[in-house]
Amino acid sequence: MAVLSAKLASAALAFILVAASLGLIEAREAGIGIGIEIGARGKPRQREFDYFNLALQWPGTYCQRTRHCCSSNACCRGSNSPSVFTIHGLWPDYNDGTWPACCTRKHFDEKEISTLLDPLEKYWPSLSCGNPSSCHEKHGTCSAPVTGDEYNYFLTTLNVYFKYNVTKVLNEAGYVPSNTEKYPLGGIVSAIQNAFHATPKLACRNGAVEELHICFYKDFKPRDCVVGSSSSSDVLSSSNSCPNYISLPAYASLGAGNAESKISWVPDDVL
Ligand code: U2P
Repeated sequence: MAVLSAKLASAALAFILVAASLGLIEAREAGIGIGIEIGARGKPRQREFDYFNLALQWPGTYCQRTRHCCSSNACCRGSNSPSVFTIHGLWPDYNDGTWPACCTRKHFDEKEISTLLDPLEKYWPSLSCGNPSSCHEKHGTCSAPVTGDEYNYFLTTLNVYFKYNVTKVLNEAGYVPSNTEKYPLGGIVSAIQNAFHATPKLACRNGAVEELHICFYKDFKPRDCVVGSSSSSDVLSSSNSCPNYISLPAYASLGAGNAESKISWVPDDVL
């Protein structure tokens, strides 16, 4: 496959930006300027990804930002709201820190994953009422060279999530949900390193863990998430806005019974 010359690459870039402005793809997430190739019909195509990033969300932190409830927002399930790390996505990523997105025109079809809906609702729920991404199967289509069709993408993601159980690893190391404790970032990173022999990446909000990423080679053997360096000080400083001591907040019930609550229930079609 011929990689585009500089001139054609800028034309391809213009195509992507126009497409993005039309809402066809998300420009920031389309691997702009890297590895754009020409497909069989002369259309720009994103090159194959380098590794997988299993992005997990911590509902105890994420749900603190909830302002609207709708039927799909798992933050609003009261005592049934998730109390473990949940799946944000299995992202195909490039080693340079960018990622492809929406690699084919294939649309998400819920029927193809009907047998997986129960575990997906529980472990891969939406934690907001926002609109989904401008293309469906944003990550699944780009993972397809490894994970195959839609069903296999979701099944593979669930299997990897269950096999590498971050919540269990942290609980067993004494890092349990708490609204008073703060834990050393280095201790949390070490617990994951010891369990999976790979370095995770964390992102925090106001000192609380919001996301935890674990990364895999294409054969799903764990690898470091940090790109380009493996020194532990880099790991900690690249832990996006996490201070040295971080919290893992317990989920606080939203809405009903909370006089201070500014959370409103809104019909799904309004959002
Ligand atoms: O980080 C903001 C959003 O960018 C997308 N993202 C980020 C990092 C990465 O490696 N891959 C990736 O896709 C995610 O978009 P989403 O899947 O949520 O639409 C992430 O939320």
